[in-house]
Amino acid sequence: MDIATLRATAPDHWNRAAALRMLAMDAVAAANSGHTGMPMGMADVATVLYSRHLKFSAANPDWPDRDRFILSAGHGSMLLYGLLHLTGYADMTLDQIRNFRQWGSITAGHPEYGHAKGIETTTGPLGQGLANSVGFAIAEEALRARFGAKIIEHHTYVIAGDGCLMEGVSQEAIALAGHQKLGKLVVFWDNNKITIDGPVSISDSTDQMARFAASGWHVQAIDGHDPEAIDAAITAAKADPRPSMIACKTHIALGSSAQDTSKGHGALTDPKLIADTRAVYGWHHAPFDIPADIKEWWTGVGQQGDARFITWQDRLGGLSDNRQALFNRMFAGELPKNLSGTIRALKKQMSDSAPKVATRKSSEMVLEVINPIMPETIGGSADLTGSNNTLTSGLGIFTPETREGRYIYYGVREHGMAAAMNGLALHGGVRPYGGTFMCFTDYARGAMRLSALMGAPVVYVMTHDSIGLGEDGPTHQPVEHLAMLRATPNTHVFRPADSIETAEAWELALTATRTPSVLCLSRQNLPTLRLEHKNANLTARGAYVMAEATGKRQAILLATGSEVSVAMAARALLEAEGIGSRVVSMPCWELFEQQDDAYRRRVLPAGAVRVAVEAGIRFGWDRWLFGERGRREKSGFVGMHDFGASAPAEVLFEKLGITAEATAAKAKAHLGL
Ligand SMILES: Cc1ncc(C[n+]2csc(CCOP(=O)(O)OP(=O)(O)O)c2C)c(N)n1
Repeated sequence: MDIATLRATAPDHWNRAAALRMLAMDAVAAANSGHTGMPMGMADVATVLYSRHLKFSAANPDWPDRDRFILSAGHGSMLLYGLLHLTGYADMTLDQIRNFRQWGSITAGHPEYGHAKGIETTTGPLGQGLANSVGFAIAEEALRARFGAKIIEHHTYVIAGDGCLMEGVSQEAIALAGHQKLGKLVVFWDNNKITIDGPVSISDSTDQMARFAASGWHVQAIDGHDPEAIDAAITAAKADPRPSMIACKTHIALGSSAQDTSKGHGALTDPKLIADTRAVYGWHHAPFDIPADIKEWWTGVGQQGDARFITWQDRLGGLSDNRQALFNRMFAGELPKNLSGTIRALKKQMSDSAPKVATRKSSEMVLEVINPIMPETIGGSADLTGSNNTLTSGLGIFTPETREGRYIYYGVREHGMAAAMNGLALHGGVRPYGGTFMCFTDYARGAMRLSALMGAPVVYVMTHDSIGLGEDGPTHQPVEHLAMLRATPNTHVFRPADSIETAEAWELALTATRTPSVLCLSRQNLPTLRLEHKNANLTARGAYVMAEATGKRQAILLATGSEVSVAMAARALLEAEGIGSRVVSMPCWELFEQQDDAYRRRVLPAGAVRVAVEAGIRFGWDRWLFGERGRREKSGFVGMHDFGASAPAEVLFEKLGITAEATAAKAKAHLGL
């Protein structure tokens, strides 16, 4: 449908959508940066979606049963800001729009999550939003199964562009959504055939409709500028039990001289182009000036859900007190009161029985007590359930037929799993955890970085955390991964030394509300080191004295995870020679960094030589060896210097020199002995 026909046949719709288009043009021009073309192309879809279908109330942005709208093509963020402003979200003022992309404004270039109400998630890295939406839709199904359709029944809508569909993660997401028959997921594909380098045809000739259909989706193709076609397609999508993809044929930068070109993708700032487009639109208003009748109509759209919100509250109030309290606790992200008592009891049992198990097994033992008291947990694995030890008894499997199941077989889709877990966490009401081999954090990394950036409290259960996995060899042995994870801001990296530290790490991971956690767990069995029960969560300090020197302290051995046992054995060798040695277990560097100076000084005092032991690369360790009162010439590192090899674990530790003997020898060398 061309502009003249639209203006003639649907003048009101045209003007309402034009308001979105003009806000995008004016804001991008004022910022001299941003993306004008996508909002201009998708304004019709957005107008019909928000006014005729989306269940929301601008005054109640946290309504748990609202429909979710995800802008996967996040570069078109001005489309969303325009919608939020026009529909009356309190914090999205016109001033914020005028300050698009400026320091201190809530209108960031790519808003991700948490900058402003009404932003469920939008993604800078293309494809993530689409993959997040799978988690949103799973959360909706899971919560509907728990609380009933009177309390939870909503849709997840996504706008995805050509770029989102080209990204590999889209395939993982589409396949998972189709397999799980996530019928309340509706994706609009902004089929404008343009990316940055030129027409899509220079790099892609996929039949996207066929791809979605092959994965079990309901597919439709429409003119993305025709309001009635858009409306009818959304109605049909909602009626179909499969997830739906609506291919919306649109024109990028509609009505401008940059229409249908890659120039139209970016910032349109040329005053003549903007003036000419205003004329084509019949928009005779100053920049940022929205006529009162149009603003009023949009404000009404933002209020359409108000009454439904009130009746929803009544229905929630109709639940028993216990059910209401559970619902509210789950959506507040609060832990059940008995969690720490439960963890304490397990720790006591573990220090009494001193199991010699892998920390991946310890993690399962912890989950066996957590999952029954936290109905909000949703576990899973990327096809390594038996290795990651993530499935506990009675959890049940999440399938199209059994939505109450709390365990997801994500398939061999690490990136899709991580992105879906972000969606689960951001939806609210559920707490996702998922496992794979730690070296495959590389595959999940795009989404793991966004967990950190968005503050999504996802728990990554990363097992097989070093050469200790043995014969699977160097492709499977993480070497640089700890350093990479520790380098990521707002990520807690836990590498527990035994069962007790594993229990403490799980408690801390679940306590975090805006920080993801990575649990780095061993494949090989480890002895219980904490034989004396302590109620306090020692891992919460990040590092602590595991064993004190007898007599004068001459050496401090620092270690994490499986190498704490190595350090303990090295300490025994040194102590046998009269060299007083302390072992410091450092299960979480990030938490140790947050401790005050006095505590850090108690754990790492000046004077003694320091040797760090970790079956990973040295990168990062110098902070603890040279810093914190340490000295370069009095410190050493025992760990990995290259990739691993295929052999039994004990042989690898021996051959690669990560042993008690090597650790003790390094300490002695630095003591000049
Ligand atoms: C993972 C990732 N790679 C590259 C980019 C840079 N980028 C932003 S938009 C874009 C082109 C997207 O084309 P399309 O989805 O068709 O958007 P449209 O041109 O319709 O606005 C690219 C390559 C990105 N944001 N994320």
